[in-house]
Amino acid sequence: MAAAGLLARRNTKRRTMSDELWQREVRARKHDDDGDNGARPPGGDTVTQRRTRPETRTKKPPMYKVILLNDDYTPMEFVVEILKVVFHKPHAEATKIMLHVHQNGMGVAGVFPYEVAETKVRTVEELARQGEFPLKCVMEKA
Ligand code: TYC
Repeated sequence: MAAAGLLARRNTKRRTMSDELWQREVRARKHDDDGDNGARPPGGDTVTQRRTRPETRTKKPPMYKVILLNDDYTPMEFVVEILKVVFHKPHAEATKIMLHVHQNGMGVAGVFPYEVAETKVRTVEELARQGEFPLKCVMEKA
C-alpha cells in the first residue's frame, strides 16, 4: 500500500501536462475507447481502424556460406581461377582465400542466399569435373 502510494506520487510528479489538461485527456479517452482514435464518418456510423502497424520491412533471406575444401590434387591456379570466375574475387583476394584453404583445410569463398549458394556449389563441382580435379565445395548456414 505504501509502495503504491509512492508510485502514485512519482507518477503525478512526472506528468508534463497540467492537471487540468490531464483530466480532460482522461475524460476524452473514457468516451473514446473504441480504438478508432475518434474517427467518425459524417453519417454517424462507427468505423474501425487497424491497430497493428502494416508490415513494411521485408525479412532478409537466410544466408549460406559456400566453403571450399582442400585436397592434394587440384592445382592452386585452378582454385584461384574458380574464385575469380565463380565468386568474382579480385586476383589478390582469390590467391589469399586459396592459400587459406590450402593451409587450413577449408575456407569461405562467399556468403549467399540459399539458391545462389546452391548454384555456386554446382558450378564449382561441374568445372572441377570438367578439369578432372577432385575439388569439393559445400554450403553451410551462415
Ligand atoms: N592443396 C592443393 C595443392 O597443393 C591446392 C588447393 C587449394 C586445392 C584449395 C583445393 O580448395 C583447394 N595443389
